[in-house]
Amino acid sequence: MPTPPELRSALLHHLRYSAGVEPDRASVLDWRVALSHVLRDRATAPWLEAARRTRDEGLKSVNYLSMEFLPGRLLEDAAINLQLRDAVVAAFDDLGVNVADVVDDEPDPALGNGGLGRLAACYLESMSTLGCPAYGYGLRYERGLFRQHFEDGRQIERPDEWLSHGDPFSFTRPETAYEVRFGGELDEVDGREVWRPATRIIAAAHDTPVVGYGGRWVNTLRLWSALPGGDLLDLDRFNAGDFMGAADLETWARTLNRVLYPTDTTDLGRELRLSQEYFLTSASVQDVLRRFLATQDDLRRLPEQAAIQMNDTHPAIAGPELIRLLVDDHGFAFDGAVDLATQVLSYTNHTLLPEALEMWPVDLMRHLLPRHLQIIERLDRRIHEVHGHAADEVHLIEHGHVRMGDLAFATSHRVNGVSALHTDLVSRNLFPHLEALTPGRLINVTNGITPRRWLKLANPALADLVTETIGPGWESDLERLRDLEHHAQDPGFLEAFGSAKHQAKRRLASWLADEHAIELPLGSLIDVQAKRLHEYKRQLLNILWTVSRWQRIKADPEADWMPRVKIFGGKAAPSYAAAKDIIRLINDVGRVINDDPETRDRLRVVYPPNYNVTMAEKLIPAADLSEQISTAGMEASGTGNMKFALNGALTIGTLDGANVEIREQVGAENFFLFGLTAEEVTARREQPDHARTAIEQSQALQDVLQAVAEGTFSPDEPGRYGSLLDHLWTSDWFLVAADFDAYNSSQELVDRTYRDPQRWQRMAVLNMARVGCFSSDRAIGQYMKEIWDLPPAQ
Ligand code: HBZ
Repeated sequence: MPTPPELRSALLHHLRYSAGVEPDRASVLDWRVALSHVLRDRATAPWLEAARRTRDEGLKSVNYLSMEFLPGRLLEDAAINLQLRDAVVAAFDDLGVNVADVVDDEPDPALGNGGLGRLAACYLESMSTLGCPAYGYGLRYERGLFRQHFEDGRQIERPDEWLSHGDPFSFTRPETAYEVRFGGELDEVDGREVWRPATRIIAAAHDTPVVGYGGRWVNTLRLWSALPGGDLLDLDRFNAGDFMGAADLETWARTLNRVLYPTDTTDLGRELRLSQEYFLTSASVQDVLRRFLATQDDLRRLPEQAAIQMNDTHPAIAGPELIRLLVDDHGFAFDGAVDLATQVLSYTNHTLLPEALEMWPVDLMRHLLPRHLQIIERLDRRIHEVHGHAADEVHLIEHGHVRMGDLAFATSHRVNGVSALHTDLVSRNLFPHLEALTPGRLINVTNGITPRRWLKLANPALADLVTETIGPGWESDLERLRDLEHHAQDPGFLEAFGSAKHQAKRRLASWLADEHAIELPLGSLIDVQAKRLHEYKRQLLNILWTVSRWQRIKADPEADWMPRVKIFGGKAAPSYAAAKDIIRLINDVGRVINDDPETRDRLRVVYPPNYNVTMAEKLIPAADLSEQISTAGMEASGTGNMKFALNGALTIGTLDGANVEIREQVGAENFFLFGLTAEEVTARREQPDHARTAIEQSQALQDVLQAVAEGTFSPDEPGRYGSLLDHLWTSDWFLVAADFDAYNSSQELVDRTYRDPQRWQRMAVLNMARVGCFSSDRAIGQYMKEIWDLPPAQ
């Protein structure tokens, strides 16, 4: 373990030789480059050792394919996991450099949209912590998810240039490169299919070490980018003066990893999206085979050495791709290739939303990936040959579209949902017929989160209190938090717990003041809803309730209202008009309420723009109340719900996703439940005019809707929310109206409970103590045993 003086000289060394400056001229960026190199150096020895052991001992490794990764800032996490955080702080203190500035200088790699991408990052970190050999495979988008700004309350998107100052913690590996082919024709030569592609793009690797807790094992996040140049520039056209046209192909290649697919709700850019998915998948599967063939030659043994996990259907072309490589390049018979691929592959489903279930038009597939389409057609025929009439309802291709979920299911030996309720719904509503053909294939693995980032890094005061109270070790054995239950009645401990929460609130307050000129009243109940903006997540229910609370305070200003701050965080897909309307409404309501002298001591709305992992690390520790209020049956799991509970927030929530299991764990008496169940939601939607009926039954909701309709929050444009209101009155698919009164009653109980601080804190402690099972270490342990067939962690 290096001492602070050793780290200090390492920092000075890299400042000079990696950043190329002297200390007296160094910028914050220069120091960050130096720190990146110092930490990377420390990660490299265990990284190389992990790779060597994996090779020499023939360890099976996991290959986690995901279109999205949201790792958050890398440096502090690496310092914590290498157990160097204190030494780094001391070294910078000694150098007279503000370490917080250096940490804050690091961009947050926003290589994903939401939960699915963050889950992939938690899982990679847990695989490293558990010593499970793994590669995370993704795309190195030149620009991350857009940066969100607000103008007149509206979301404005700007490009996120996360790479503009380089990527000093990663290694570029131009020699780890594969050709990915697109388009062209199929020929039959000597009875074998030969694919003559039209375009070839080179995918080159960029590797980021992922350090496990304790620094004993380090895995790799391998992100692909298209290599420009070479054959991509048409020199004949260039020499003929057509400089732009000469670069057409190169431009297309670079487009593959230029931006993260900007939205998960529209069908724009379909061809680009499918090309991106194939680019990721083909390069990754080729890499898996190359690594295997480097030490062995009998590909029939691949399942002993490699598991490939498909994170949702985006990499679902992995099945046909692996079969193609086995048949076309390695001489396998079709059936043998299918069996082998199926033993290697598995698939995680993250959503039931029909618009998010990928279906690719057959014509597009034929145009881009003709050989793969042929393989999919053959797979479809094979299912019917093998299962006969039992497979009558199974169609990999239907209505001119390839159904990627069914394809992923059919080419996997295990499929999993991400919470108990979700898995049950997947089984009943999504894949009932496929499941009937292969009983036991579908299992549940409830999601988890890494306690290193989501407690130790994000909430140092609370993490220190936990260590003082139950000793170290909880970081890699989160069930140990149960020991906190013994302290839940101890007034001294409860006070310390309250003071840790207060510290987190102060940190949030100073960040809001410095970065956004927003004042956070510290004595208030901090109520947070932070997640992607989506109608099913019902930020609308939250803001309409906020309006109702405002109206009630105004109607009875003398009453003893518990002060609240309603904090929102989240981005909407750029083309998702309804979600953008909700953003604007939140900001409009906030402007009016925050300016109202009669209520501003008791109610505020705060919506800092550009929610990301780094912002989550500030919001979550400061929260008293966690809003998990999706329409039941629609949130696959949620992981924010786990992060808040781990940080001592109480949840107000519906029986949806992992809320169900969280409530079971923490106890019904420590959870604010409201709303229709998934079954009731289905039944309610069947009732004619349910929306109007629900509104007519709630005077409080009518008052709110009237205020919105009259332009109370948009006086310059009273009709601004016409379509949103219209939708609520006429269809209300997400049952905002039906759940409004129940939500209100639950919020009133929240207030009454919060008035007794000891009681609240006791409940919060019990939440924290009982959510140890939502560690991503537990989840990865299950994947290793039940899906990847790997021995348990050493
Ligand atoms: O995955 C989320 C779920 O909404 C959330 O409940 C769950 O906790 C989390 C991790 O399992 N899903 C996503 O983030 N994204 C998608 O489901 C998605 C689906 C289709 C797309 C893009 C994203 O084209």
